[in-house]
Amino acid sequence: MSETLETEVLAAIEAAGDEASLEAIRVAELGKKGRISEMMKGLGKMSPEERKTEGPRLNGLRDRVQSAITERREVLADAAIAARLATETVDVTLPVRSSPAARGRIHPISQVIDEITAIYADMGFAIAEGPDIETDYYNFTALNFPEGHPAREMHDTFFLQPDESGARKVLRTHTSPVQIRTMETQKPPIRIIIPGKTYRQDSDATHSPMFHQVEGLVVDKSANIGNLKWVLEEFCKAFFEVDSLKMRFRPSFFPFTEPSMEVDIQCDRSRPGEVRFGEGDDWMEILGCGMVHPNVLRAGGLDPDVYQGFAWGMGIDRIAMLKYGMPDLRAFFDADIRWIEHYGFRPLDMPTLFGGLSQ
Ligand code: 2NM
Repeated sequence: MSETLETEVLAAIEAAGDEASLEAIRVAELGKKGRISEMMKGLGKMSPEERKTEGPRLNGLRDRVQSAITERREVLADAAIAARLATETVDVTLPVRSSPAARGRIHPISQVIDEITAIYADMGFAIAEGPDIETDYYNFTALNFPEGHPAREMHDTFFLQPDESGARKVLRTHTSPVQIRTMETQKPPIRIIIPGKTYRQDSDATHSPMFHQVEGLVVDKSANIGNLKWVLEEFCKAFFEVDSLKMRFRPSFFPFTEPSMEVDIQCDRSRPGEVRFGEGDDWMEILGCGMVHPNVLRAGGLDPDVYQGFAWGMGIDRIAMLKYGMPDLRAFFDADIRWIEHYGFRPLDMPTLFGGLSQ
């Protein structure tokens, strides 16, 4: 019986026109439930004499079928390659398409975030991140915004639908929730900056409902306003690429800092359509800062009688426009290929302090 089986299987192998049908034959004969495999399972039920003749016969059958399949597979693979070589051609005279690294552009906001992180990293700061969707607690309560305080409304918060318990999550209105999360999980000294997306219901020529901020936080036993001034001065000189620059600290109010200050930097607006920093006698507000409020340290799990901290925050979008002379904020988010080709940065020209921030 197995002679006719063998002739039949070998003929089928020879007739297989492609690798898929050959594989189907292999599975049907030699696979776990294959015909030949099943026959071999029958050996166990045979008498010793029967097994003596049937065993070698079946082994031989299996080996011959297996090697016929291997041989046929090689023939089919060679034929498949030959067929591709005969039909496929490459026109080597066509121009080379430039690589993504050559064509792609870094968005000016990403570039400015890279510049800012390079400057602070050089001063020893780590970068911290957190979720864009926040709880009311992290966005407001822990930051010393009392319940029902008008500052909550002033932030024009985007609220999500309330959950089963009635709690409404928010799109973070600043990156400060990350400072609380960091204080909760890290022991001082803390030196972090937090670049990221923030959201407020505000949309016109100079406001986008999604915008970018970078905030900084230092917590230690003796962190003080002198340290804060030094950090901000060094940052501004490095970022605007000037050797000296006057700064002005004005008293202000934020719920999360006490005292709080707004910071102006020296600039020259006498040339039409251009602002220069570090010269002239005009001022431009670019920062808010202050000493971290004791309630905020406490919310972060730190004892305000042991630790003190300073923090600051700055909008990224506007200073990116100022630094690179981009007149319209809305172009940032238009996804216009001509705009990004003009204002974008080359991916391999990464900003570094030694190689230059903006080249
Ligand atoms: C600002 C201005 C002043 C600030 C405070 C904190 C925290 F959480 F540590 F208390 N983070 N960021 C801060 C202080 C932010 O933005 C204009």
